[in-house]
Amino acid sequence: MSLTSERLQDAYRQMLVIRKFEEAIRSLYQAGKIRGSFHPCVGQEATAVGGCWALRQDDYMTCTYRGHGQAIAKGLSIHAAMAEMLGKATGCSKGKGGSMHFTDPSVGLLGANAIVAAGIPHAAGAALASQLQKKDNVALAFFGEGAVNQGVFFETLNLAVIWKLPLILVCENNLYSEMTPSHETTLNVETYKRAEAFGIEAVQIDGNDLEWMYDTVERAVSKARAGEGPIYIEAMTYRLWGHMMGDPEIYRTKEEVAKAHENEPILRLGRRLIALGCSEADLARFNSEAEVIIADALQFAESSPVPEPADAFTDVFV
Ligand SMILES: Cc1ncc(C[n+]2csc(CCOP(=O)(O)OP(=O)(O)O)c2C)c(N)n1
Repeated sequence: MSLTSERLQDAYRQMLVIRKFEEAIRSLYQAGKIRGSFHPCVGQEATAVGGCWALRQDDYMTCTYRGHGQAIAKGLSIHAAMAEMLGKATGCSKGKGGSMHFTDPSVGLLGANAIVAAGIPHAAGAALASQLQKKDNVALAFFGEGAVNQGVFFETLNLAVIWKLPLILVCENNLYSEMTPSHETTLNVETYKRAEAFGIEAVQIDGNDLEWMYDTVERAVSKARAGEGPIYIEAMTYRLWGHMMGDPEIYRTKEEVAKAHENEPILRLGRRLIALGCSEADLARFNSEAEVIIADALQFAESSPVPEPADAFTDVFV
């Protein structure tokens, strides 16, 4: 069932929180308060919220280093996310993972991953576990279009379809892999056609359209839960900021980015809410509320302790 007008407002609010989270991280990064890399998801908030809201909390999700928004949309607390960014003991990975390793099994977040395509077999593994245990939980893997050139992508799709795994494969196609336009590395840039070649039902949608994203994933979830196997969703989107902090962005024009701003998901959902009866004042209020949420998380994270030196030896395999 499609999202009601109230739920659309909630989705808009969450997308604003995610956008402001990334803006806050950028400021912290520029102030030298964040170590390691930061790969912003600004412009890709609709795939995150639309995708995750179609899941139950006990469904599984894996994402990439660009997965802050997805983690928050799946239910990761903003406080734990912010604290993790600052390397604090109250972070979701106890301050030892940072930006690229957000994890919270209690909300089905099996982990962000710095290795391109690595979350795809992890999600398939969770889907297989669910199937073997005769549970109805599904697993969703978010990945970029660069991941579809990895061998593990092909191996996973092959097994997922023959085993009818309850797996939803969501490719966020933002047109660039790091600093390389996809068409320079791949002749057929329509990634969903690769999934079709394996016999997997595959669709390509506008990932900046929150409702389209939600409805598509919801249908995929119903199919997967019913034991009918995987679906591949290619969600077309655009990364409005650089690949990471410090990206000189010499591989695309300012005009292209400016045009993409006109099509960005928060602006579009805002217009839709106005058409549904919200006022500009309502949108401004949602904006202020999101700012308060982020300020509160920042205050929590900054006042949290750093991990104890002895913690370096806990939660590790060897
Ligand atoms: C296996 C592997 N190879 C290379 C890299 C370096 N790398 C980091 S991000 C990236 C681009 C991936 O692009 P895409 O999958 O389209 O995702 P996006 O960054 O656009 O979200 C690459 C090649 C890596 N992290 N892992």
